[in-house]
Amino acid sequence: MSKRELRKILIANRGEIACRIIWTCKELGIRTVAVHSTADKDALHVRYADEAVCIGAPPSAQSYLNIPAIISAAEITNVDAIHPGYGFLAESETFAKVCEDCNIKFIGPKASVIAMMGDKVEARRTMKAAGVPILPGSPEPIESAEEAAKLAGEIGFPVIIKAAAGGGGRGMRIVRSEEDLAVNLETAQTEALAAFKNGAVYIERYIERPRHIEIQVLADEFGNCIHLGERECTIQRRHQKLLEEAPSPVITVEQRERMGEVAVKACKEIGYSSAGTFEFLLDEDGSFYFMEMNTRIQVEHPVTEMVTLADIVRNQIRIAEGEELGYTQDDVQIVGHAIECRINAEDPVKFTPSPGKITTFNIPGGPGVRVDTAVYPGYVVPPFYDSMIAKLIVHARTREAAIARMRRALEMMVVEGIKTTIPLHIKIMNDENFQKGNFSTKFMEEFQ
Ligand code: MV4
Repeated sequence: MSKRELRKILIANRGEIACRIIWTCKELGIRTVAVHSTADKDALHVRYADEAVCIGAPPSAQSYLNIPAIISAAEITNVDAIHPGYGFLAESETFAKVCEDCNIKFIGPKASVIAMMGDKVEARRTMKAAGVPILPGSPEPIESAEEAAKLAGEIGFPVIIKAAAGGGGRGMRIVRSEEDLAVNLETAQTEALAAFKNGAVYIERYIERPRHIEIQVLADEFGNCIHLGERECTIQRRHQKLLEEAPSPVITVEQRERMGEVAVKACKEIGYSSAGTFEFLLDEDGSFYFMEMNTRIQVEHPVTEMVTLADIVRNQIRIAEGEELGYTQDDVQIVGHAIECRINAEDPVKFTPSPGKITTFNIPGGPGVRVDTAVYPGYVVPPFYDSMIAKLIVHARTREAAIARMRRALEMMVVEGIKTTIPLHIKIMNDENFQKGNFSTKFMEEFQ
């Protein structure tokens, strides 16, 4: 018997991740409450949940970001906990705090840890103190052009200016010489203030052709922590991930152990609990550096689930119930290779949104194929939210077999009525550099 059994959970999210969370709740015998905007009254998560509450108008600010409306729904339906999913309020310190104050368990780490990782300067300082390698850069926000010039002189050009309250690539400036520094600092501070209501920025050495590798961790409230290996997330466009894989085609067993060890040690030192992700930049010489920590479940978690057989949502729920992690690092084994393609309602060439009615929706099946989606034939993709309509995930014994499986699954996935990124993914599967595992974050810029 667990310390605080969660009998009923509200999912403060929509789309595929809301459905994904409900899958696990059903398997655990936990009742679910969906919340939805008026635009989502016919959404699948609403039908899957045991109960549903309308929380506001279509714009996210009035519904999925509306804390009073969500808390009211939680009170009315008498839930024990809230799962925030990803995006929306998943990394809101305020929301995590309000949940605690209302005696509703927030399924995630402590509010103070969310806040610490939300401040990228503080996250860098904390990680450095915990023995995680970070790039040479500023220990405090940069105030003046003189300060920036002095630091850049020490680090060497190129450098990158990032917003302390940023993340995910928004408001970054690459600076290649001293004469460009002052103006870029000014612009970065102005943009940061406009975008995040916080003008603080910091400087790091810029890595020209890195890979984006992240480590999945699970930590309980008793200081037990394990990692589930890495995900290769290098292939992105405009800071949006296109596809992810596990394991990375370039990470060795020793490197995985080293990155995992570092992440686990850091989690223990900061009192991390729940599922979390350490994002690293991997340099061409094999060195890796901390970039950010994500304190939520991530879009690409299924590739890790496929190669480890772990259910990450189940772990989040058990940890939130005050249970101890049921296994140790030795119990974790990476088996085979998994790839996830994000299917977006987008023009695959122009990358512009393509909302509208999906007339045909045929999903592939067969061995080693998983589809995470909230779409059904006749569904109308609303224009208000993220354009991802499905995640196609495959698992096979080798990377080569996984690519072949993904190619046939993409060809057998039929979506009509809107444009999707399926044709783009087929092209990537057929690309020689992708097949060789030979790519950096510049892959899409140099593609086709
Ligand atoms: C960097 C970098 C090179 N050097 N930092 C982009 C997302 C945000 N989390 C940080 N990002 C980067 N930070 C240093 N010091 C290159 C990027 C970057 C990137 C990183 C991962 C995946 C795709 C990317 C695309 C462009 C730039």
